[in-house]
Amino acid sequence: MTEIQRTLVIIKPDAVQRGLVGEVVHRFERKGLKLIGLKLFKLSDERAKELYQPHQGKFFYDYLIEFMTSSPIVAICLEGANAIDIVRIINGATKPEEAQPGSIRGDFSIDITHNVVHASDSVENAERELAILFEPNELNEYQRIDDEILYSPEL
Ligand code: 3AN
Repeated sequence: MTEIQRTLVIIKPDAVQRGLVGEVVHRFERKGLKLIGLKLFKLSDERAKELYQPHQGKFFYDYLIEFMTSSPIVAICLEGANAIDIVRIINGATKPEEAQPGSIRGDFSIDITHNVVHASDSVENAERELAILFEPNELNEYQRIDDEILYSPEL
């Protein structure tokens, strides 16, 4: 079923450091996903722990928090038809050896932690993660001029 969804993308510290912000944002924009919120900031330890709470206790958790708080990230809210699954396909698989060429991770990363991007994996997690990183007034409701040609009329 097709559903208009919102999802959280994080451009991770490695990608900001490598000057890949424009490249990554470009891939989502040209797909037809709408930018609803976008900001660059340094993630606090507290928010990083909240965000990655589902991974607490795993062997990679401490380093993941250290890495994600090491330098600025870009948080993005994207909206579009089935945005959650579409964004994860554009990002590529978590494991570098499984990420297909043409995906962001397939093209730009070789490490499971320094892997350029994060994206929500379900509607519930998207809502949870967006609430951690964005205030309601930082999310913008608007029509894009190409909405009508991107989608068939029933959507
Ligand atoms: P994804 O980011 O593709 O949704 P998750 O949610 O399984 O992947 O993992 C979140 C993050 O935790 C990954 N992006 C990666 O940085 C880190 N991570 C996951 N699994 C491992 C692992 N086996 N070794 C090291 N880091 C991992």
